[in-house]
Amino acid sequence: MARTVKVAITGAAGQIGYAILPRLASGEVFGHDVRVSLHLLEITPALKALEGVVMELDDCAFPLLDDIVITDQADVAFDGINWGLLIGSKPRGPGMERGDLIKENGPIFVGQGQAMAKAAEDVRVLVVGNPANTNCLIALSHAHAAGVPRDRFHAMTRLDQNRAQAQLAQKAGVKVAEVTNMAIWGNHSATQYPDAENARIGGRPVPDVIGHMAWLREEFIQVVQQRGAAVIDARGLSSAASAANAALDHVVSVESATPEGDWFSSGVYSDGSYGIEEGLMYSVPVRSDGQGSWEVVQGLELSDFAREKIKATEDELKEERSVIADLLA
Ligand code: NAX
Repeated sequence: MARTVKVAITGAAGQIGYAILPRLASGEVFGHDVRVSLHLLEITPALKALEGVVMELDDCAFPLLDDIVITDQADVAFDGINWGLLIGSKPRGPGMERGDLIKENGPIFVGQGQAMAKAAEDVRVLVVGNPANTNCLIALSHAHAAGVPRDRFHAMTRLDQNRAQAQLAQKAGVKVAEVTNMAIWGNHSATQYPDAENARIGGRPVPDVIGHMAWLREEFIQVVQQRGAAVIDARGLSSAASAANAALDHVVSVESATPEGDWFSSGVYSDGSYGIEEGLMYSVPVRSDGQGSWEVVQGLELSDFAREKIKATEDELKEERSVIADLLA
C-alpha cells in the first residue's frame, strides 16, 4: 500500500455525508491502492447519529478504510488532512431569506478556516455547505491570512455542471459522456450561468448540435438554475446522492490531469480573468495538471448574452460578500 489519504468531512451525519462516506471509503475516489482515513466533524448534538453512521461504515468492512476519527472539534478533524470537504452548515429555515442564511452560516467558516490553517499543512478544500461560494470565501480568507495558498480552496459548482451536462445530453439524445466543456459561471445559486455556447457534444459546439438557441438561452438555463428546487419539490428533501457524487467528481478532477481540450467548473478565488472582479469565489472553467495545480481556462468567447449573465451572478456574489464583510479576515 503506497499511502494513506486523510479526508475530513464536516456535517458527516447529514444527508450528503451519508451518501459520500461509503464511496470515499470504497477506494473509488483515490484509487484501489490508496488507504483512506476519515475525519468526521459534527456539532455535538449530532455525534450520536454520527456514531450510527460509523457503525455502518464498520459493517461495510472496507479493506482500504484505515481509521475513522469522530469529533466536534475542528482542529481535531482537520489534523494533517489532505482534503477537507466542508459540507456541514445549517439548512435554510421556513421564511428565511438568503441574506439571513449567509449571516447564520458564515461564522462556521471563520472557525473552520482558522482551524484548517493551524491543523493541516498540505490541504485541498471543497466547500459544499450553502451559500457555498461565500462560505468558501470566508474560510479562505482566514486560512490564507495564516499562510494557506488561496488556490487550495474551491466552492462546489460541479453538481450544476453535471446537471447541465445531463440536460444537454437528454435534449440531444446522446450519452452524457459525449457532453464536454461545460462551464458554470458565477454563484451556486439561481443566478449561475450554465454556458451551453462554449460546451460541446461529440466535439461539436452545442448550438450547432441542438440548433435551438431559444431553448438553450431560456429553458435550459432555468432548468439548471432551478434543479435543486425541483428535486426538493419531488423528493421532499434536497439533493444528496447527486451532491455527494458531484463532490467526489470534483476531487477526482482536481487530483487528475484534465483531458486535453476539456475543463471542469469550480468556484475559485477570482483573479480578474474575464473582467470578473477580484476577490470573489466565482465559478469558472478550470484545468488541473493532476500534480496539485490548476489554472483558469483563458480565451473563451462570450456573447453579449453570456456577458450579461456573467455580470448578474457577479453582482450577486458582490452583494453576498458585502453582507459578510465583517467575517472576512
Ligand atoms: P443536512 O442538514 O442533512 O446535514 C448537514 C449537517 O451539517 C447536519 O448533520 C448538521 O448537524 C451539520 N452541521 C451543522 N453545523 C455544523 C458545524 N458547525 N460543523 C459541523 N457540522 C455541522 O444537509 P445536507 O443535505 O447534507 O446538505 C449540506 C449542505 O450542502 C447544505 O448547506 C446544503 O444547502 C448544501 N448543498 C450544496 C450543494 C452544492 O451544489 N454546493 C448541493 C446540495 C446541497 O443543497
